[in-house]
Amino acid sequence: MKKVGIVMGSDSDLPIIRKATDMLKSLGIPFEVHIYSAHRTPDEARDFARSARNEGFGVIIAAAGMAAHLAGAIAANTTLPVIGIPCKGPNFDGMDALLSTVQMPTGIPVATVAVNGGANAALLAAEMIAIEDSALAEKLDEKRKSDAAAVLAKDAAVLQNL
Ligand code: RP5
Repeated sequence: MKKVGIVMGSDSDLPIIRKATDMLKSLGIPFEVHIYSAHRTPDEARDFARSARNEGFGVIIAAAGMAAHLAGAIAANTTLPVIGIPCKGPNFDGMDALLSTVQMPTGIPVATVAVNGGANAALLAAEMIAIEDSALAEKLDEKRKSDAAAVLAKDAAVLQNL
């Protein structure tokens, strides 16, 4: 199975990344995590992106906050799919990171999930890998069913709690 590469701009992004790694673990998908910054360690970020396909990665998740250029910088250096997670910083409620991540120029796409959307980033990565992996696709179908069952159980219970 292809690995998921996960890159974050700072260790302060770790709580968001943990949501992604927990989801990948629950699906049995291999991953590798790095702290590479588009601004503080641009050479390492670039080298990781350039070698990722040959290193067995199928998709890269990149999380950053504030002037969040990491996902775009990674995408500029690989044609693997890149999923961006805008992380909420101290100002602007994450809108700064959202716009920095999502507003990519034509030719260099970044699939951007919600602000702090670590779990969805992992699910989207899993769906990409599952295109060529029917066992993983089956796991994703099962998860959808059990998620729906959990909501229906809440529906059944809601009246009793009010
Ligand atoms: C971004 O700046 C990082 O992704 C992080 O979200 C934000 C703040 O970084 P620290 O100052 O906490 O290291 O590059």
